[in-house]
Amino acid sequence: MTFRTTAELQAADTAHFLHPFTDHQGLARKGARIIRRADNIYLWDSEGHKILDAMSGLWCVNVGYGQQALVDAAAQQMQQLPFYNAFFQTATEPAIELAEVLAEITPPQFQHVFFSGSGSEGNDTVVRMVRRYWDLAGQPDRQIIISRDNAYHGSTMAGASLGGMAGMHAQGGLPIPGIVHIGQPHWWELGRPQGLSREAFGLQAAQWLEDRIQALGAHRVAAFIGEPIQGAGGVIIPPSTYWPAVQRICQRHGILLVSDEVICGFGRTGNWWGCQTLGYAPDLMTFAKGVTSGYVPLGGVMVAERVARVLIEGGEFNHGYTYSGHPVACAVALANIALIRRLQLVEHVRDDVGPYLAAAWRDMAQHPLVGDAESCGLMGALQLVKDKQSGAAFDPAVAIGMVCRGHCFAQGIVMRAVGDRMIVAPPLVITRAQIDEMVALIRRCLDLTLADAQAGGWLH
Ligand code: PXG
Repeated sequence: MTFRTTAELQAADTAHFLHPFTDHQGLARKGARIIRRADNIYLWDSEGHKILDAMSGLWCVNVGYGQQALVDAAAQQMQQLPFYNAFFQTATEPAIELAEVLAEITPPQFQHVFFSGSGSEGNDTVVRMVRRYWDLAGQPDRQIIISRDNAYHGSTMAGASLGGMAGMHAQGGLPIPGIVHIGQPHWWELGRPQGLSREAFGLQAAQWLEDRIQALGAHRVAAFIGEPIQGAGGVIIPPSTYWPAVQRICQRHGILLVSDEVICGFGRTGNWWGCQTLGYAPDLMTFAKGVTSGYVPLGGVMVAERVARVLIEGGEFNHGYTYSGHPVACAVALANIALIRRLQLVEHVRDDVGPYLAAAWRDMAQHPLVGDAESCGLMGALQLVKDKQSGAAFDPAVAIGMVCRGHCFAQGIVMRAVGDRMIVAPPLVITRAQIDEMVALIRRCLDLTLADAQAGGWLH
């Protein structure tokens, strides 16, 4: 293979490629970083720099890069049958087998799956499916779906509407009708300033759901949707009291509970599913990303029997995608799940590297820039603060997260900055020694950021 130079690639990129969520003028000034290859938890760019990928691509490469079993599964399936659909009373073997395996590894209420091509399409399916369910169940007024501020549920019309990102709602006339938002269970931002304990705040945040249901009338509410832990919103780990209280409220009002497991599923939190770690039993679960470890696109919705029975008996649901149950994607998912099982990655996160990261994070909390350090399984967040004692934030104009992220790139580690929170979600195959390496890099970036803050006078 002959490679074009980085400059040539960047020029072509600028000329033709519209990137997701990107300021293209800013990108054109710098030129995109071209990622050329990867292995295990490391990436290499077109200039030969090695980078530790502490974000698993985009929260998805759970088994790490370079897993030959997934490559072989895709190649074999492409030769055997690269595509066939599931629309007209047909099915393919990988899709059937994957449906069977998903029923095995999900909580017992789930025996059926609807496949999509992504998490966004999965959440679009959720919106149509819960409304269809209530039509069939004889309560057609139940149309409203309650979500939360600062949630991320995708970028399609319904996904972006379910999400609680103001910047997304500001473009394209969103949210679509029938979707409303309540406050998020973000203790640092909303509970701590009131002097509430995490547990007390968790109950307060759940009460916001109760209050909204009362205001709307329960007979109009179809479902509540949430990520077990908000990922793109900044790894917001809710207090332990939150989800059990939300479950009780949904049950009391007969409202369907939807868990968006696109990030938290497939072992990320130390169980197969985030809802198992956070302590609730949903009626629907959206998944994507980790189902194939990102090697090929796939998503879907797990449907509890209570809902599936009504849909099945209710006749045709006029919904589906060309790639619902794509045989290559399903074959890769089967190989991926087999590998997660063989390597015991869920147990590895729960018993070994999850607690190890938590211990490293407790040390990291001592750093002068870190106001709060939280982790769950292999998701972690560091809240950067100007003043450790008071927890006071930096002037937003400083964009301290972006300053830190700049150092990360230069030091050879990918982290996400969400406002003033620095976050990690490394591949589940990461070892203790690699966590040490990751933590040392993060510490160096924090030190460099602190030096910038001192030099810039941002601490005053
Ligand atoms: N739900 C959740 C919880 C997600 O995190 C989606 C749905 C949408 O999935 P698709 O496959 O349609 O992208 C996501 C996606 C970020 C970032 O910056 C996070 C996502 C996507 C892009 C960027 O953290 N999550």
